[in-house]
Amino acid sequence: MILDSNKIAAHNDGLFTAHKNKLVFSVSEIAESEAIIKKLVDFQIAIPSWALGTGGTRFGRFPGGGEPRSIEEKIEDVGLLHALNKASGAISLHIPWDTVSDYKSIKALAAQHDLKFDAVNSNTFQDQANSEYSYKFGSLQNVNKAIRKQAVQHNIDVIQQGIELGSESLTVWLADGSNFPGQLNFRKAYENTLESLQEIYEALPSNWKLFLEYKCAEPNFYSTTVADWGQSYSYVKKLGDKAKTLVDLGHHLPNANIEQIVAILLMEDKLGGFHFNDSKYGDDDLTAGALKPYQLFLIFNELVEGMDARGMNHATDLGWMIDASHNIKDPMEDLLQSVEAIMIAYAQALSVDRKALEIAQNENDVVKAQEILQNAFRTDVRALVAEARLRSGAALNPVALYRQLAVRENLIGERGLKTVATGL
Ligand code: LRH
Ligand code: MN
Ligand code: MN
Repeated sequence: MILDSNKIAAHNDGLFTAHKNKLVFSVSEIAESEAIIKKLVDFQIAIPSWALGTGGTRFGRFPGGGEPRSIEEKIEDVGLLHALNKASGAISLHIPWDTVSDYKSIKALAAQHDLKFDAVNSNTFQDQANSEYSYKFGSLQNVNKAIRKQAVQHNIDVIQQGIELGSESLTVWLADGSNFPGQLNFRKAYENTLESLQEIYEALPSNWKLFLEYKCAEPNFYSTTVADWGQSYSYVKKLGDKAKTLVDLGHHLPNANIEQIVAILLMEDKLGGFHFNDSKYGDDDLTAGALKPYQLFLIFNELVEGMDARGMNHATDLGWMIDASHNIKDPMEDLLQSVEAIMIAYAQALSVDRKALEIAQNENDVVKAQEILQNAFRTDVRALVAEARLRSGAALNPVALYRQLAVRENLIGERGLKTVATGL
């Protein structure tokens, strides 16, 4: 299904007057709103291929119908999202959940939808149909050298596939760890993992990055071999300049100060990118901003401050991606909501009065500092985000248009009701 641009224009015409009225008010309230809108136009958030189908839990799965059955259909779905919001211009593949046989035609299809290929993700947390060894006791950490070799080779294969597609980064997330005390020699697990990562790092092209994602628990429930940002940092520091830490918002122990982690990693030039989602308990993979929008804003506040201090380009110098996949919403609506929440947090962070905040900090004026941040957080920036969409040719209200055009019903018509996308 391809969205007709006339339908977007008609939708925008209907909402235009109300939008302009809100925008005039927002512009009068927010300093430098024109510069903020321009930055929002440039900002793109990649969509993970595995989030396009309804995610399940180990207790059940409730597929919604019309889910993408192939990589081509996944690209088409991200193309739809991008047409609706012009802020989802990249897809991130997970290998081998996604298998590409004809690179040329896949690249042409992506280009037709104005999409790039974001980070490629390797998968050594599941056994693959025709692989020789099992990852039951870990992959890059495994006590058995042959198993480590198999996992390293898989990562190298993923890099090769990424090169074909024009990706420029590999994300490594390891399920490696242990379930019971005594199961693992922590030091040896670390050393094996480091050696394996070094072999993968050596296969990286010069313009590539390796993102090492950490996670405090799950699927192992006693120890995780890359458990937190400090452990990821320790590996990526040894690996070299192309290796960076990836922050997935759902992978922290409760109440972790993620914004502080982000600030320090940025300062150390070791922040690689993000997996956005939201959670209350753990790796819940809920819609970004659904539960803790203030935390999302505080994270963006540190990102804007730290990236500007280092002269970094907000749009291109870090990897921005959603990693959320839940089982009760239409995944496409969910992704539109996540992108919107991320854009709002980014716009709010851009609107922070940095000079005034610096003065307040230098004067230890705690009250003033809080006023400045909360003023930015409580200011409605939605009209700026919508204006960025309007200028990019996207819909003023993507979720409303998605429903108005009955996109899901059309997809069910095309693909059927009983479809299961590969992924979680
Ligand atoms: C692990 C994770 C990681 C995987 C994805 C499917 O919890 O966040 O990024 O690749 O989920
Ligand atoms: Mn993740
Ligand atoms: Mn996760």
